[in-house]
Parts: sequence; C-alpha cells; structure tokens
Amino acid sequence: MLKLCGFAASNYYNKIKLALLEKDIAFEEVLAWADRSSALLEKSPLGKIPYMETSQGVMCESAVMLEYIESTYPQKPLLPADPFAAAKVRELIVFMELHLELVAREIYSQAFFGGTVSEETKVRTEKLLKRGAKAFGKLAKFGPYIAGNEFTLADCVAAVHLPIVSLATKAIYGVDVLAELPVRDYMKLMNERATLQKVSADRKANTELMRSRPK
Ligand SMILES: N[C@@H](CCC(=O)N[C@@H](CS)C(=O)NCC(=O)O)C(=O)O
Repeated sequence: MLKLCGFAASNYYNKIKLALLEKDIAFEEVLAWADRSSALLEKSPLGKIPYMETSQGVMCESAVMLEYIESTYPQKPLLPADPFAAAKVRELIVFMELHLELVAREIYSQAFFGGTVSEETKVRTEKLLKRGAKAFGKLAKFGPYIAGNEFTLADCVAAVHLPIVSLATKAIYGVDVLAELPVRDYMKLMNERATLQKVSADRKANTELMRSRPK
C-alpha cells in the first residue's frame, strides 16, 4: 500500500493527503519528522517531508507526488482530460508553490515559531508577495474552484497553501496579502469537504504533538 511519510502539521504533506483522500486511494500514514536523521536522508535526500513509498520505490517533491497519484490512480480525476486545461491547473500549482508559499516561508519563523526575521527580509518578502498575489489573482478563477468549475489538484494545493500565506502576512505586516482575493469564501467552500475537515483535524493534533516534543 502507498505510504505517505511525514507529519500532518506540514502543508506540503497535507496537499498530498488531501489528494489521496479526494481520490479515495487507500494509503498509510507514516510519521516522520524532518529531523535530518540518516534514516530520513536515505529516503529523502534533502531531509524534507513529505516523501512517499510506493511498490516501486521512494519519491520526494510534493508536485511530483501529485502527478504520480493522478496518473497511477485515474479514478475521480483531479486533472482535466484536455491538455490545455490540465496545463492551466498545473500552472496554478506551480505558481502557488513558487510565488506564494516559497516566498512567504521567509517570514514563517517569526510568524509561527517565535523566531525573528530581519527587516530587510520582511521588506523584500512583502514586495514579492504583493506582486505574486496580484498576478495570482489574474490566474485563479475562484469559479468557485481555483481553476474553474471543477475541483482539481490545484484545490488540494490552494486549500492548504493560501490560508497559511494569509495568516503569516497578517501576523507580520498586519495585512493579509491575499485580502483582495475571495479566499475567505473559497475556504468556506473548501472547509465543507469532509476530506479537508479530516486533514485540518489531523493537522491540529499533530501540531500539538510537535510542540510537546523535546527540543
Ligand atoms: N519542495 C518540497 C518542499 C517540502 C518542504 O519544504 N517540507 C518541509 C516541511 S513543511 C520540510 O521538510 N522542511 C525541513 C527542511 O527543509 O529541512 C516539496 O514540495 O515537497
């Protein structure tokens, strides 16, 4: 059986979990902290989670895992059959990853983990996020789903990445960089899904567990 390895407080982990749940794929969750242990590095060379164990071997990188899941389990498709429409879904996935999540990560240590981020980083990140959010607003459909009228892989990504970008920017700048987009209504719709409710409940429980771990 497919094994999803990592920890449920991670949004990268959760987008894969959401896709697996949405597609009704049987999978096992294996708890692995991003602890740089040699056991982890053997499975995931950069020591990042999630990674996935398949009958053919291990794979890392969440975007690749989404593609693997979609092509191996065609049931309940989360990519349109039309190549252009599928490319537009992938475009949103790459965009959210590169221009929102990865940029916002620069401020997470202060926003969520009691760290301090330099003024220079804050200024640079804010500029990039504002630009990213504006451009994302041109690509995202919110119609009502992120790529249009069907729930797709891009929603598995958006439902976990967008709220955290909002939270982080509110915490650091006092303003949600995504405030001009209909993210609140979108998340209301997403949160009605039993799959996302499970992901969120598990995330909360795992966040508690993570906080109680000895440093
Ligand atoms: N590009 C990777 C990013 C995964 C990632 O950054 N995961 C975080 C947890 S949310 C992690 O493992 N961080 C530990 C580290 O970078 O050492 C993916 O898409 O899977």
